[in-house]
Order: sequence, then C-alpha cells, then structure tokens
Amino acid sequence: MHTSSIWAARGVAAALAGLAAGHLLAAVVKPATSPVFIVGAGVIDLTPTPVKEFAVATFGTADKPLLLASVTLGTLGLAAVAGLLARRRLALGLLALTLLAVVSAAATLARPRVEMVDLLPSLATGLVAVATLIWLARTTDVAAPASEDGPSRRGLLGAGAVILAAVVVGSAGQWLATARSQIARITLPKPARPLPAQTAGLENGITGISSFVTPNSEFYRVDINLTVPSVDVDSWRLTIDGDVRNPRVLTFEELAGMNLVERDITLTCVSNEVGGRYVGAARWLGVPLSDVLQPSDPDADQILSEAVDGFTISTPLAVALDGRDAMIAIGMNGEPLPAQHGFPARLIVPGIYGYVGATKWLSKLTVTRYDRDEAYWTARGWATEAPIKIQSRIDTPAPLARVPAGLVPIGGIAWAQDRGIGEVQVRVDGGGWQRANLGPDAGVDYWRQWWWPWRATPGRHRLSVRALTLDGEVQTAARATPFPDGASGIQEISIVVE
Ligand SMILES: Nc1nc2c(c(=O)[nH]1)N[C@H]1C(S)=C(S)[C@@H](COP(=O)(O)O)O[C@H]1N2
Ligand SMILES: [Mo]
Repeated sequence: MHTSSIWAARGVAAALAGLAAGHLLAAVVKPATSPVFIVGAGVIDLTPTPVKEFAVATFGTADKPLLLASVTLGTLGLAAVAGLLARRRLALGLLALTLLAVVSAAATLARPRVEMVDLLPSLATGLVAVATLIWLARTTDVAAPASEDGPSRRGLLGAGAVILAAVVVGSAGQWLATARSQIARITLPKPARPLPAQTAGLENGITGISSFVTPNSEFYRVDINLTVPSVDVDSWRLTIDGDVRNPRVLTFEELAGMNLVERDITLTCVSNEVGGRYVGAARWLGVPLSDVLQPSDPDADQILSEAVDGFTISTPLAVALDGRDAMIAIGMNGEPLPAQHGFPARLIVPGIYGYVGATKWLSKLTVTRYDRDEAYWTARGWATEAPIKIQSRIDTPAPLARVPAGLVPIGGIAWAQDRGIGEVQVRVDGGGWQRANLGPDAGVDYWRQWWWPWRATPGRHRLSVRALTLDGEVQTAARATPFPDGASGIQEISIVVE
C-alpha cells in the first residue's frame, strides 16, 4: 500500500471521527446543528432559486439525500487532501481539518435564530478530527521506513478502525435523534362531530391509480429544511398576535383542548409541474382558524405565520376567513402530525398552494398588512394570491408503458380545491374528449379519482386528460411554468400497445 493513500485514509478517518462526534452531540442538543446537515443547509441557502427549482424538478424528493451525499463526499475529498498535507507537515493537515470545522461553524451562524450552543457540534467535530489525526500520525508512524509492509499495514488498520468506530458513533447519534421524538407518545382527542370513516377508492380495482387517501408515509414533502425540525411539544407555544381582538399564547394542550373539526383536504405545491407528484390528500384534525383569530383592524389583509424553522408564510386574510375550512391542524389521517409534516401543529388553508397557507411547525400567527411585512417565498417573487389551478393527472398507464391490446383502464386523479371537480375527460390521439367515471366524493377541497375503460389497439398512442370544475370551468391547455403562481396545461403521455 502506497504511503500517500495511507495518509489520505488518515485524513478521511479523522474527518469521519469528527463528524460522528458532532452528529452524536447534535442528537443530544439539537439534531439540526449536526455539521452534516448544517453545511448542506448552507448550500441550499446559497443556491439561486432557478437552480433549486431545477433540482426539485429533476430529482424530486431525492434532491435532499443527493445533496447530503454530495456535501459529505466533497468534505471527505477535502479531508483526504488534509491527510496528504499532514504527510508533509502534520500542522498543515491539522490546519486544513480545522478550516473544514470553521466552514461548518460559519454555516451554523448563517442559520436563522442561532444560539451559541448550536456551535458545539461543529466545535466537537473540529477538536475530535484534529485529535484523531494527531493520534493516527503518532501511533502508527513510529519511525518506520514506509517501504516496509508492517508499518504501512498498521497505518491502514489504524485508519480503518477509526472509520469503523466513527460509523458506529454516527449511527448511534442518528438512532438517538429518532428515539427522542415525542410524537409517538401523543394521543389525539376526538372531534366533536367525526366524519364517516375514511374509505378506499378506485385503487382496489385499478392498479397504479393514486390511493383515495394518501398514507402519511407517502405524502409528498416540500420545505426548506434538510433535517426535519424536531419540536419539543412541552415547551412549544403558538403565539397569536398583531391586529387581533384576542392576542394570546397557546400551549399544545390548550390547542388540542379546543373545538376540533375533521376535514378532508388535498394539498398541492406551487412547484408541481403538470403531471407532477407534489399533491396529496389527507384527513386533517384541527381547530378552525376563525375560532382563534378574529381581526380587529379592517385594514389588515395578511396573516403572517412563522415557523420553528425560521420560515414565514403570507396568507391573504380575506381568503383564509371567507368561510372555507382553514384550520390549525394537529392530526393527519388519525395520527399526530408526522415530524415531516409539521408536528406539533400546522396551518391548512384549502384552495391555495402550500407556500401561502400550509405553514408547518407553526409557532406564530400575526394579523398584519402586506405593506408592513413580507414572507419567505413572496419576497422571492412568487405570487401573493395563489389559488390552486385546476389540474388532472394520469397515474396509469405510466408514460412510455407497454400494455397489451384490449381493455386498458386509464386512471388518475383531478383536483380543483375550493371549487370541486365536476367532470373529467380523456382523449386518445388528439380525438374527441370522452367522459371518465369518477371515484368517491369527499367534498370540493378533496381530489377526485377517475377512470376510463379504453379499448386499446396495437401501436403507439397519446393519452391526455383534463378536468372541469363543478361550476363548469374547463382546465386550460395554456402552458404555464410553476413560477410565479402555479403550472397549467394539459398532461399528455405516450404509450405503446402491443
Ligand atoms: N415551516 C415550513 N412550512 C412550510 C414549508 C417550509 O419550508 N417550512 N413549505 C411549504 C410548502 S412550499 C408546501 S408545498 C407545504 C408542503 O407540505 P407537506 O410537506 O406536508 O406536503 O408546506 C409549506 N409549509
Ligand atoms: Mo410548495
């Protein structure tokens, strides 16, 4: 084994040992401050919006794991360089490792709402990495000629043992962060007037169609965070202030003790492309927004919500309080909100895109005016009013699928929250629009499954779908990009019948 590879391995081992120590310490103090996540979060913040959109569109929900993997690989690459520097002069290698920890500390300071303890994991990472490299250099290098087999194998063994230990310690940190979660211990109160039990829909007969209710584990996730914020429910508070008649601060227990309602509502992200996956339907349990928030100023036009992750959302006040089922939700499909979807409480406003009404990890609601305050995405040029556009999607057959000739069910979902789906139509090879059959109806704020029996003949075919609202508006064919107020257009897929 070549001496320089041993030194590179030492650098990597030292960095891994440091990262593992930082990760474990963060698990105890605050998981999101682990250097692994902190640097990735910094990269997200520095990425220009068009690049972010490209990443989301290209990699979907894999964008976050991919980013984490590349940041980690990049760091380990630099650590290998630090190892090589240490071969020339130990101090140089130590300096390089220290610089890596400094980058992590700087990224921590750039986060919203930092506290001094947030720096501890980066500090621990730096100290442990430096100490490990010194130790590896001393114990395995006792003045032996590099050409001999013995010491070089020992050098590699030392690095290998450290890497192994680092993986164990890092995994322990990951395990601890998960185990500390309180969500499993929450029991939700029942609503005063429960809805009929949730049913299955067309998914029982038509394979490949989205299930009528999206299971929590499969619900799309969109937010600015690399790690899911973990909120301590006992110290969590919801502040309601600004131009309201009754400013107050609620604990989770107080909120859960209020009048609870259940509502079936479909959420959609403004970044959803035509035919995209950023849409999900669930039963939400929560407190009607109008029960906790009564504006006192007739000029107020905005509800500014703040979240534990430093994120802010602007919701048009008139829309939120126009009688639709806007709520502060604490339950999703019969369970407490999963951490990814906003535990312990989130805002849900049916009919408008998530970035203007679906604040997760909610901490504060302020009634104010748009000319006084601006929220995260609004400040980045996205629309202020953002009603969800009429959309429909083909789930089956999949694009470019090969299907046998004969009876082929075409199926999918359609949504037009707050207005309701009245009809769905399917078209084959640009021919006439055919009326599809609709699945169960859970109200205007919920999606509708649909299907159409197609007598498929051999050859290549194009399939499209469009929806009509209950009040007769036809989904437009005019194409629009997600920016600035949501995508429009009609999905068309190609398939081959054999
Ligand atoms: N605190 C917080 N809330 C947030 C976001 C966020 O980044 N942080 N993203 C919003 C966006 S853009 C969408 S589409 C919805 C997605 O909710 P979901 O992840 O539960 O599907 O959450 C919204 N609420
Ligand atoms: Mo979104």
